[in-house]
Amino acid sequence: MDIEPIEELDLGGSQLGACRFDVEPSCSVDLGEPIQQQSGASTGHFSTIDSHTTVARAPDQTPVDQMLLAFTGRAWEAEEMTQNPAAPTTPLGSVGSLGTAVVSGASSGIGAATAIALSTIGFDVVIGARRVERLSEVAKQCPGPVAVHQLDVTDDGSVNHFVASIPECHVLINNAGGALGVDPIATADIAKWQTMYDTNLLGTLRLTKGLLDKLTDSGNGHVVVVGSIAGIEFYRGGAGYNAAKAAQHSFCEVLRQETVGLPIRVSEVQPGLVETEFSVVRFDGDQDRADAVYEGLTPLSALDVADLIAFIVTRPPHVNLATTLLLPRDQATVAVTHRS
Ligand code: 8X3
Repeated sequence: MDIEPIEELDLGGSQLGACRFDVEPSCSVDLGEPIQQQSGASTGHFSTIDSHTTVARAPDQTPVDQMLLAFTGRAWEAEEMTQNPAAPTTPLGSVGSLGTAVVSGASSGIGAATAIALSTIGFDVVIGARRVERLSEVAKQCPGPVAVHQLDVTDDGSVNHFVASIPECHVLINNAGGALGVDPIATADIAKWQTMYDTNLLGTLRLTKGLLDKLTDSGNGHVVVVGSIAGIEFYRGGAGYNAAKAAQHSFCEVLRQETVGLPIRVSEVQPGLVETEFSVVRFDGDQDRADAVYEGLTPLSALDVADLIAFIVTRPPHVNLATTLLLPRDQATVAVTHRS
């Protein structure tokens, strides 16, 4: 059962509020095994490449790097660069790359927007989803190095293969997931519940467990989980999705406790109404029913959530935005909304 959102995104040139940067890729990336890589927005060209591919930094890019670091909250590094340009400046690798960010469910919606946002602000990105063709479209909108891998977070073998192909990981965005239906418990479809549990919760578990050592080894790991307001507010017809998102919430709370003392942050983002293909999928392709969810109000966009994630992962290493509820102005709770 396919519950990934199927939205087409056109984020070229980026509308990102806090992340609006047109920078050339300026980092080295070891891609581990043959994959598709895009080595720069300027070419828009894809090719299958060998391992250990390096994208060279242009020597004149330091001013851009400094601006980027300052802009993304890493001002302490920019200041250090100014005072002592020869000093090693970052625990995340060479300046110009903020490290490697892995994004699941990146073929559309919040995942795609987040991959593009993180690439825009200077991360090397590894993007995974089942639909590789759509991932390639997303990759074309990433200005920096990007590795594309097929990934089914419900499949142990797929996750193991994905994880094995990633040489290093500083940031993991657990985004894959979604909702299926609004059936009441009395008539609940067990298969839909199993799929929601498997994608949202177990997918997060598989990927996080698989990458935890690499996140620790990075010296500044960050696990971000795209949860939902549905994980903390429950509603009629929502039990299956509520349970899966509430489980993700507990996962984050426990992981934070179990990794305290390690160089790892755990952040959960809980969006309210975000207009993507989320509701179309939930309502099994019924566009009218999906449109009604957002009718009369201004919902969040995928880009709004991506913008928040970009902010969260660019705070200084000692700062952890642990749990963030992100709502449109027109929404106060799941049920309380203003519609014109
Ligand atoms: C989606 C939020 O309220 O539609 O994550 O369940 S809601």
